[in-house]
Amino acid sequence: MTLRTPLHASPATPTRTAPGDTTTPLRRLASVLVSSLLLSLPVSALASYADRPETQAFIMELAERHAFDPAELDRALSQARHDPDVIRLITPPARKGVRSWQNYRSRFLDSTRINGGMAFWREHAATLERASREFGVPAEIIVSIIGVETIYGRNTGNFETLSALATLAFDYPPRAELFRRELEALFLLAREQGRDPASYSGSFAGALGYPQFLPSSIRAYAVDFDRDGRIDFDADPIDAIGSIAYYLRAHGWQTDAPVAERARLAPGTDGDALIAAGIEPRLTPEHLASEGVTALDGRPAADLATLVDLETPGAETEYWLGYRNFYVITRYNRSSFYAMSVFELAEALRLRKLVDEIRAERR
Ligand SMILES: [Ca+2]
Repeated sequence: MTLRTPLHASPATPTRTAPGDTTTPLRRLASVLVSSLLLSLPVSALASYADRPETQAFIMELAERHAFDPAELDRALSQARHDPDVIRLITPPARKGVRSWQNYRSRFLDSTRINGGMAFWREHAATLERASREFGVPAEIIVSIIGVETIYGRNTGNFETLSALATLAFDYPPRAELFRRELEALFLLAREQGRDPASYSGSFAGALGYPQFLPSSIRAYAVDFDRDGRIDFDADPIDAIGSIAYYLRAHGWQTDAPVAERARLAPGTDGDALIAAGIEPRLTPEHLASEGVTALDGRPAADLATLVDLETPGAETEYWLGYRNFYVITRYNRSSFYAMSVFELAEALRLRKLVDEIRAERR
């Protein structure tokens, strides 16, 4: 166990005695009792993260790696509070629920997201058009991601990011490594943006603003798309629109290439073996065809593909051919349910827009 380094100087620490302390032996004994009582509490019950040895080790690591002032990090982390809601929300249910594609899909393919998406598209048409032109990603995919992530900015999360990330970094061992890196990225981001690390808020998992980027993604992929000299994911979606397009581009989005299409499996096809090949599109159209997998109309797959199965209990499994762009959407959120919801919502928006345009022409 690492001992607390002397740089820590929280006035709230009960064991601390000032020089020339004049307290009576009895009071000193009380103080020792209080401090041993504190030590016997679960660490998460302690008020401040800065009081924890692993946090102090983390502070020293960051100070060394990025030339931070340890006292500044210590001050910031002494403001971070353990949030039990964060742990509750990140913890997978003890009994694994039944995965249902139709349940998942119905959360995103609803009138709120479709009508909201059309309004968002109209309002930000010029920005979406510019992002689409600059990065080669269709407007409807950008709109759809913002819709799925935050209902067009309505639902960006009310968790204090510093406390959420400290809670996950120090009190959620299964993903501590990931969230320590995000906490590190938050400190770097705050320094780069000249902001107090405690001034950010977002999802329970540390995702921020319209696009729900984690701090590390903001540092790597955020684009100042309104060119006002700073990244702003909260006030309006302009930077988010550019950043999502750039993120997808940087992860290999192929302009004008297909995302996914429904697959047909010939009777007796061993879908499971093909699905086991993974989410990256590595199966050739010839190989898929020889295994009995084609597009719905019997054509071979359009390109290298992955076979995606979308299961719903009590219903027939949907099979899809996922192409490179489908894989790229899973880089935003590593789930084929997520990527398919983004794609379907984007398609619904694209078709609605087409219909609206045709109607407008007829008038
Ligand atoms: Ca900006």
